[in-house]
Amino acid sequence: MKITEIAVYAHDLPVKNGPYRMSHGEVFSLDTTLVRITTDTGLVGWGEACPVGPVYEQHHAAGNRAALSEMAQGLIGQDPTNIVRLHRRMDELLNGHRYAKAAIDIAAHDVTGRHYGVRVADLLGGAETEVIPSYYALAVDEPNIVAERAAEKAAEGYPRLQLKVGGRPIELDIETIRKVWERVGSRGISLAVDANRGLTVRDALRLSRECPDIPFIMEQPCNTMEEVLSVRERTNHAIYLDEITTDLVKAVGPVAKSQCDGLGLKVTRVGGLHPASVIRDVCEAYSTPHTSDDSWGGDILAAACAHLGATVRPSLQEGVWIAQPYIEGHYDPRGGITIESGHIRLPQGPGLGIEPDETLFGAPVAVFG
Ligand code: 0XW
Ligand code: MG
Repeated sequence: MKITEIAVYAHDLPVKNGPYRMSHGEVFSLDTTLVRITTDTGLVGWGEACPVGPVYEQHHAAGNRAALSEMAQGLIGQDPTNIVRLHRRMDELLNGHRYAKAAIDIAAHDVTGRHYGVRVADLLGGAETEVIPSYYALAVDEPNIVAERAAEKAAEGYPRLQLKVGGRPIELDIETIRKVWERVGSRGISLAVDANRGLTVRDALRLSRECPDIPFIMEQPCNTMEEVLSVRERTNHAIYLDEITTDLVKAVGPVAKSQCDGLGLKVTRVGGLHPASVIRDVCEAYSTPHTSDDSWGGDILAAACAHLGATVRPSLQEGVWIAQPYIEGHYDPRGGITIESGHIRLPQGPGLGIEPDETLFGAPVAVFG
């Protein structure tokens, strides 16, 4: 099978009841990039990459499309079922820019699954479960509001909640954590406190020391590895890395060196489902828990994350976060990915198992072939 055409689309995903607030700012609408690969068999595959604004990580929407333009013509004629070779070809064409490569990687997995009549989860080693645990991220807000929302989400059946902290006086974050725990602590829910790089070492230590009785994990408290290690040496709370794991090497290195207690694994940051599945395997070898998610995106990214998440050893599964609760509508009006009772049902069809209605995306911003 050969790639005959690559079409790139831009599409807006407004935040429902927005904005969505993290330590470094707020977002009202996300500019996602979709990729459709067409092959000489007539089969097509879809990919997506959607940075959650330009400062969450070293990604931005226009950069995504510029990187795709740089690579796409050089990928025409490649066999999308040979995913390792496809990654090598992308690296020959462009250094870095893994999120754009991830959109191609996801589309290649989709079309490969359709070609062989299997699901992407099967290509990634096989699904452990058809119903994958998710988690809900509670944006930075006033403590009572966050606590109320946390209680609602726990009652809906989410097994895990992630509280966003940072970007304001640390007293407010501590008050938020305590109020949330008062409401949900008795429900056996697991709690992550995610500062998205936004705390100083001083404030991260204070937050930890003022909540010694609350068993949360701290996700990416500070910006650099040195700061995170300094916090980890001096706290009893488990420390997960997220934004700092910018590629496969930067993700597996800290896992192998025992410099973290878990990962917020992001599919597009590390370059797609192929490198993400390698990180999954290294995490399993070191008994390291991790999520299997991304920073935002519609049904295509949600399906990609669900397929990967379904293959994770259940005891190490920290959940698959998808943006669906925060956005209106679906790319696939019939088979869109949804969360019910805090869990995601794995799609059944071949490939990603979703059929995007491409009329939603308008004309492509670029076509190569
Ligand atoms: C909760 N997430 C997976 C989605 C946000 O966009 C960022 C994030 C995280 O940092 O964990
Ligand atoms: Mg995170």
